[in-house]
Amino acid sequence: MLQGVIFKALSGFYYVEADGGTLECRARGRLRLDGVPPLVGDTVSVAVSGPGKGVVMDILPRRNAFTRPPVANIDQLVIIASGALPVTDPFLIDRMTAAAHSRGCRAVICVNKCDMDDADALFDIYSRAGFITIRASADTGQGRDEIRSVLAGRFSALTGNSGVGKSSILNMLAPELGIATGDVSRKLGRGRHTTRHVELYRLGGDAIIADTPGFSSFDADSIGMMKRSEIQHTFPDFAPYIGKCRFDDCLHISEPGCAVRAAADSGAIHPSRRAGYERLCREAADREARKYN
Ligand SMILES: Nc1nc2c(ncn2[C@@H]2O[C@H](COP(=O)(O)OP(=O)(O)O)[C@@H](O)[C@H]2O)c(=O)[nH]1
Ligand SMILES: [Mg+2]
Ligand SMILES: [Zn+2]
Repeated sequence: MLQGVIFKALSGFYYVEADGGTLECRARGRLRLDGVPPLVGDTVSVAVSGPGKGVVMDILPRRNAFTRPPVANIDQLVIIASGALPVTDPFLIDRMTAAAHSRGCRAVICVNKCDMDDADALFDIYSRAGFITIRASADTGQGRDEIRSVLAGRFSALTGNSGVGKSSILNMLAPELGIATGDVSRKLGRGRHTTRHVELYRLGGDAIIADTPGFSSFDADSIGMMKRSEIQHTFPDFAPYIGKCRFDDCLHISEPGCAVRAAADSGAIHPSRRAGYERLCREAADREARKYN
């Protein structure tokens, strides 16, 4: 039995780096039956079944796992956004940063396509909320050094809707990768799904990064099983005010004496972030209502 890391998942095959080579593997049936399919980033044990072939037998304990993008054990989620087509809805970013923070994972925002639109609104929301927010252009190379330093020494996954330029950013960092990129349909206002699988790339500076397929804004993952009362803790910009409300169990929606809402009223919390928080809470309330009915 060998141990290795899954660096690519494609059409039911898992490509595992082990013992200085690559094994093309299927997953043992039980892993699928248990509903825990292996993910890119997983450390796994593999039974070699032939030259260059194997079977993934077990998944070693994970630090974290995401369904969208489907990766495990990452240090940070790098959310690629854009003020040009396809324009990123800030709620999508709120959802993804919350998903990252709920799993103890850092979230970084990279506003791409600044050669077309410098996306001041997005930049303002997320830099003010305390996120590392980088302006970039895969076309002109803007932001290259800043992105490199954020990636250095870490295992990251790129995410963001299709066509924002995830694969293009990777090509900007390492042109020798030559990753296929897609065009953005003017008619639909969104990108095509050019990247159809998850794959890890090694960059200089000890950076490992996963390129992932995008998604359309409509089917972005829900933040899973997070309870309504937990969502507030995934908003770092709320942290200075939490615990200062009149009620200990304040959800910062409509309770009197709420320090978070007072901060939002004063402008210390951006209105877009407050709206994103309230929407996530409504979704969680709907989920909780469905569960008990
Ligand atoms: N003008 C401009 N176009 C870009 C930039 N980054 C990506 N694109 C274009 O956007 C389209 C989608 O890029 P792609 O990397 O495939 O997006 P992905 O789906 O997120 O991987 C392609 O036509 C790229 O050439 C950028 O910074 N500026
Ligand atoms: Mg892509
Ligand atoms: Zn409150």
